[in-house]
Amino acid sequence: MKIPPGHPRAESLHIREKLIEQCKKGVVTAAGLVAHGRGEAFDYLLGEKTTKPALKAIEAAAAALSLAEKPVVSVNGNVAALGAEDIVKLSHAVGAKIEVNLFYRSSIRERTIQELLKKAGAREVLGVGKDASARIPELGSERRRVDPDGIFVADVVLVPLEDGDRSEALVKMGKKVIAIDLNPLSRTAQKASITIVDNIIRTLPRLVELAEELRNDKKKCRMILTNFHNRKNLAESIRLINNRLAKLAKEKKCVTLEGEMLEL
Ligand code: PTJ
Repeated sequence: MKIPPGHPRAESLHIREKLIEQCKKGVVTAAGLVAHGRGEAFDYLLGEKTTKPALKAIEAAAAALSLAEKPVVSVNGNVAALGAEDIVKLSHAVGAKIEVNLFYRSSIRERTIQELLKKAGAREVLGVGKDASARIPELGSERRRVDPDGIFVADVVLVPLEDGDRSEALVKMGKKVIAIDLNPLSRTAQKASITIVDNIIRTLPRLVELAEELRNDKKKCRMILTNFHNRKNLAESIRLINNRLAKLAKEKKCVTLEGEMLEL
C-alpha cells in the first residue's frame, strides 16, 4: 500500500505495513498484528514518546546488560520484524547471545526469523529446532523450550514484547528479566525485574546507544542499578497516563497526537 507522505499518521502506518509484510513472509503471526494494535493503544495514551520513567528504565537495562555475565536477547516474530538490526547492534555492544523464542512456534517460523536476524548481521542465533532442548520449569506454553547455552543459563534476559507467563518463570529461576512493554499493566510488565514502558521502535536504538556508552563503566552501571526501583518506576508510568488523561479531561480539550486541538 502506498502511504501518502503527508498523512498525519504516516509513520504509524509504515510500521503497520512492515508488520503486515513480515506477516505474509511468516515472521509475524496474525496474533502478532493484534498484539501490535494493543501496543498502539497504550502508546497513544503515553503520547507516543519515550517518557522519563521509560528513559530511567532504559538506562537501568543498559547497565544490567553491561554488567551481565551471560546476557541473552529473546526474539519473537514482532521483535524480529521491527528491530532486527538494533537487536544485533545491542548483542554486539554487550556481548549478548540472541535466541529465537516463540509462543506460536513452528520450525519454519524459527528458521525464517533466524534467517532474518542473520541477514541483519547476527553471527549466531540460538533456540532453533533441536537446539531448544532445555525446558523452563512450570511453563506450559511452547515458550518453555529454550537453548541450554542461551536463555537456560543466562543471568540477564531481555524480553522485548511478550505475553507474560515466561517472564515470571524466568524470574523464579533467579534471572534478571528486562521487559519492553507498552502496557504497564501486563503480567510481563508487572513481573519483570526492569520494565521499560515504551515502544520497542523507540527503545531499541536508545538502549544500544546507552549500552555502548556504559559498557566500560562498571562503577556507573552499579550505581544506576542501586538507584533504580522497578515498582516505583512502573507506578510512575501508570501515574503519568492517569495525569495526562485527567489534565486533558479537566481542560475539556483533547490534543490529538498530530497536534490538532479538539474541544470535548
Ligand atoms: O512471535 P510469537 O509467536 O512469539 O508471538 C508473539 C506475540 C506478540 C503474538 C505474543 O507474544 C502475544 O500474544 O503477546 P501479547 O500477549 O499480545 O502481548 C504483547 C504485549 O506487547 C502487549 O502488552 C502489547 O501492549 C505490547 N506491545 C505491542 N507492540 C509493542 C508492544 N510493546 C512495545 N513495543 C511495541 N511495538
